[in-house]
Amino acid sequence: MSLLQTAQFLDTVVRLEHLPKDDLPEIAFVGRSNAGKSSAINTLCDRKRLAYASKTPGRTQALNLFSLRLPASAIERDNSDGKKAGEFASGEAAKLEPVWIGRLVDTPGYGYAAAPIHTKSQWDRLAGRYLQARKNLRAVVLITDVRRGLTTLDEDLLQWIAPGIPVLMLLTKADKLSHQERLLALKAMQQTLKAPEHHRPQALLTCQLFSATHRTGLEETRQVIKAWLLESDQARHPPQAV
Ligand SMILES: Nc1nc2c(ncn2[C@@H]2O[C@H](COP(=O)(O)OP(=O)(O)OP(=O)(O)O)[C@@H](O)[C@H]2O)c(=O)[nH]1
Ligand SMILES: [Mg+2]
Repeated sequence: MSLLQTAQFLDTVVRLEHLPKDDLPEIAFVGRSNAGKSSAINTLCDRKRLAYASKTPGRTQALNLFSLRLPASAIERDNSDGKKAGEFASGEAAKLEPVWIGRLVDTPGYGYAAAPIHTKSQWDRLAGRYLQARKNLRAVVLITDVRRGLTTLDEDLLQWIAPGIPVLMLLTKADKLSHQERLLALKAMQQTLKAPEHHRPQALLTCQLFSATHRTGLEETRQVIKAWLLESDQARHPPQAV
C-alpha cells in the first residue's frame, strides 16, 4: 500500500473559514469543468467513488477534502526492510497509530463561459481565494484534457497561483489519443510551458500524460504527490483527530 491509497473523505467546505485550522499540507486538484479532476483523484487513490465524478459538467461545487495518513513506521523508513519511505504492508495501517500527513483537495471546475477566471465570482470566492490565500497549499495538480492543450483559462490559472507553488499538469484522457498523438501533445505542452509568461521555473511546472480510465501516468503522479507531502516541513505531526 502507499500513501494515496489511505485517502479518506474528510469534509465538504463551501466557505474558507470552515477549512481545517491545522497546518497540514494540502494538494489542490484544479482545472476546467469536466476536465477529469475528480476521476484523477479516484484513480490515484485506487477508489471508485471517493471524489464524485460525473458526466454533468460542474458537478463539484465545493472544496472536498480527503485526508492521507501513514503508519508511523512508514515515515522514516529506509531501504533496510525492502520498503521505500511512504510504503507499508496493508496490515501495518491497522496496527500502528496513524500520522496524518496531509490532504488532497478537489475543487470546482472553471470554464463555463469564456470569461477570465477572476470574473467568475462563484469560482473566485471559493477555489480562487483558496488558491491565493490558503497557507496550507503545498502544490497544485492542474488537470487539462490532452486534446485541448493549454486554454486561456488554464493560463489565467497559472498566473493566479503564487509563483513558489509547484504545479504538476496532468494531460488527462490520454486514452482518447493514439500513442503517437499523445507523445506529440506532450512535447507541444512541454514547449508551451517554457514560455516566459508562465513565470515559473521549469522545476516548478512539469507535465505528465495521464488517463484515469487506463491508469496511464499513475505511478509517476503518485510519486510526485508523495514527495511533495513527505518532503514538506509540515509533514511530521503527532497523531491528531481530524
Ligand atoms: N476516457 C476518459 N474519460 C475520463 C477520464 N477522466 C475523466 N473522464 C470522464 O470525464 C468526465 C468528467 O470527469 P470528472 O472527473 O467528473 O471531471 P471534473 O473535472 O471533476 O468535473 P467537474 O467537477 O464538473 O469540474 C466523466 O464522464 C469521466 O468519466 C479519462 O482519463 N479518460
Ligand atoms: Mg469534479
